[in-house]
Amino acid sequence: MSNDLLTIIDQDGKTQKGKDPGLPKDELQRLYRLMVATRLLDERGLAMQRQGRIGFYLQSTGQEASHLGAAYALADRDWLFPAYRQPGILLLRDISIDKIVSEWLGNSGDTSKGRQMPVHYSFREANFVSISSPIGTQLTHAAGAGMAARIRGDDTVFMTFCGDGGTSSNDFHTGLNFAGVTKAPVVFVCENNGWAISVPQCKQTASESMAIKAQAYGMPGVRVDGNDILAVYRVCKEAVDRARRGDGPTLVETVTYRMASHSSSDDAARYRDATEYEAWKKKDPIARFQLYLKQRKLWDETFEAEVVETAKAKLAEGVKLAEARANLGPESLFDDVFMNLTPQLKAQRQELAELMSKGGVGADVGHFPL
Ligand SMILES: Cc1ncc(C[n+]2csc(CCOP(=O)(O)OP(=O)(O)O)c2C)c(N)n1
Ligand SMILES: [Mg+2]
Repeated sequence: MSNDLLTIIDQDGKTQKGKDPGLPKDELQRLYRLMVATRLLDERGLAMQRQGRIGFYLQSTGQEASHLGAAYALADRDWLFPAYRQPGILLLRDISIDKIVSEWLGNSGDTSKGRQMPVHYSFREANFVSISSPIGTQLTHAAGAGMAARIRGDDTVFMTFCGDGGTSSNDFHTGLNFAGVTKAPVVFVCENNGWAISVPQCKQTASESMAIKAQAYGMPGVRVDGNDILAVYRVCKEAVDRARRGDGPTLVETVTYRMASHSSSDDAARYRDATEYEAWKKKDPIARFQLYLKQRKLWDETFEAEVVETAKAKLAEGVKLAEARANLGPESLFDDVFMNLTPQLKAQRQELAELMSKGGVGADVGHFPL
């Protein structure tokens, strides 16, 4: 167990000897595209919230390497139990912008039909389990799913995410404890971005690190530079391979920074020092990876322009498609709750239909109430 921070890409874009995971060139460029597309998606999300087109948004700016590098280490058949700050995984798993934005809008194109908060995605087709607002609950869900896979004897791996604040939840203990005892094939990724809304890491724990907590649960704990996508990938790939071999779970702490406010309802400038932000801005994970690619002659201005243009065009098209989708009416309240509606609910649905036909209810569903 070590509290050292594993880094592969230096600040000048060079890799440390013998540590480069050796990904193929087209895959390196693909990862870069995903990072840029994630950043642009994030900017659009906040812009749409500020324009009043959606009610709430939660940015991941600065954490692209941390979550993309981690999820990239999984096989397609593996499962994800994410927190709310890993939108790049949706793009990695080919979820369309249309579906993502429909979730923000809570319209008829949304998997959850508007019953979740914006940014609380759920995509069965991508093995992406519904995001929960209570921090930490996904850790126990992942542990349980991992235990089930072990009992069934299949070799699926489960990756779950939490923040530094999430380590103080009771579910952190429950999830890691069960996974440790049962050797469940789970990779716990703690994205330590220094803050839990306005609570800094020093007030979150007296531990030297988050990774060291793994020791108490009988699993390896690894601390990695979360703004270095190659380092995150390398550490997580080892953890995924270990889990698949049946050797049990790992806790990975990715040390990163929340560049934006906690959410569209927060203003970090009220509790955070600007110099801290400026220092982390210099460690931007996208700029860092760009330097690496440049060293390897895999990046130039023409490539950059094409990457940005392609991502922006996909965004524009997806937003347009999503905004053209119909909102769901109040009658959808009765769907997907019971396989067979109870007589009382049937009567209520009938009553609502009559009111609606007279124009009494449901003409305008309104905005998300935040
Ligand atoms: C169980 C629980 N307690 C409190 C909250 C309120 N809350 C929402 S986000 C958050 C901070 C989480 O910080 P962290 O885990 O570091 O994740 P980050 O937002 O930094 O990604 C808190 C306290 C919650 N959602 N659930
Ligand atoms: Mg945090």
